Amino acid sequence: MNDYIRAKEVYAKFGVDTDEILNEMDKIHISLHCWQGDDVNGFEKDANGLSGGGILATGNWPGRARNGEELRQDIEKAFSLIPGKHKVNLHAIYAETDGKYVDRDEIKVEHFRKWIDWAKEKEIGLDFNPTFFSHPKANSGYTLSSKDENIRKFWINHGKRSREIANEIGKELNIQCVNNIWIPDGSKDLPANRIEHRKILKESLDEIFSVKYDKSNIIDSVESKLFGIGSESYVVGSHEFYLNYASKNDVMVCLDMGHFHPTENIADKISSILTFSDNLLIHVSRGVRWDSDHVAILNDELLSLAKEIRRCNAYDKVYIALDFFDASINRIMAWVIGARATLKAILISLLEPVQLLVEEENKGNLGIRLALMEEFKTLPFSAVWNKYCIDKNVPIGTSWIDVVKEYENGILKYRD
Ligand code: RNT
Ligand code: ZN
Repeated sequence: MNDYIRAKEVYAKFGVDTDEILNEMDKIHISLHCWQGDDVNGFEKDANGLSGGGILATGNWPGRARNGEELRQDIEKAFSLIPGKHKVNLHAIYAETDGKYVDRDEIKVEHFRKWIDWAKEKEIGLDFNPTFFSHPKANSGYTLSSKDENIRKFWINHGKRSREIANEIGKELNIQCVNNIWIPDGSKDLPANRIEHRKILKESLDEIFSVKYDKSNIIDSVESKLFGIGSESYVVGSHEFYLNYASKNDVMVCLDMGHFHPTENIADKISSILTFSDNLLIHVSRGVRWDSDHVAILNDELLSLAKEIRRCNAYDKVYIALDFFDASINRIMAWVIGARATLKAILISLLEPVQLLVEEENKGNLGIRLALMEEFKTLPFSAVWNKYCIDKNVPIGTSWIDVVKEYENGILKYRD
């Protein structure tokens, strides 16, 4: 606590009130992705660890959640180690259908009843994603952009059902539900005709979005990708495609940190997008070589992302969702590491004395601006972080690790 008082004094010298920033943190609700808990398998069929759609969780750490009960139990454990109140991000494949096979074009809100009741009890929001992968009708590599009318219609219906469900979730919980569309469509080798699939995708999206819902219940987003496994040469839903689609159709763009060229930093894209759009969704992830889904850590990319959101004064416009999956480490650790890193980055960004940087910039003192940026990097943010954890009743420092180990020995070990 003494550390916090000292840190408060240091920040006060730069015009930053740390108590106020801690109140700001209460408005931050990141979305915890349920799919880290079971390697993106879902409950539709026996798990095989393969999505068949350009994404793949590797590793076989014991203790994967096998059903809704286990997954919710694991999420609760993760939440007990993550400061603040956050949302849970669902995918359509996490429907609970009482052992009956319900195909994607037939899912209804009742299949998410357990999730909704649980969220109500925990007083948290839910987000949603239609699942356009891990399905025989996605095997050709094309879903919403398929030239086969039957396949395309099936996926359009799935997209419509998903929005209907997301709308119901938002209405019932009274917390807006983000509904994000990502499709794996693309091809391994060079296509002869790139434009046709893109025109088809546009038409499919138009159809899905033709139903209008109240934005206080559901907000839609579309997520691009650079390449995936099996779609190395061509991805139909590219960044340019969705950027244009979003700006013309009043939906938001989703930027996944792992979906761009390795040297491309998505931080610089935020101000460009927010000049034209009200909102933006971020998928927090970490790209490593060809993989876009490593567990997020407190690296330069994440810090510059958070700082840029803050410098745009846009924490009320940017939705932040986690999106990574690692089956080679304890899955709860993966969640907690990624969520704590993201919240640390956000806190650091809120604590930065931005005003002083802008003042020097406006005076043309660019050397001082750079000097301050460097010095601000080592301000005592960790004392404020610890205070935040204590206030929110979660372990500080490394002590959360033992809690996960205990859970692993007591519960996860008995699952396989
Ligand atoms: C895939 C996208 C997408 C998925 C989730 C499971 O590359 O990032 O967001 O990770 O929908
Ligand atoms: Zn993503």
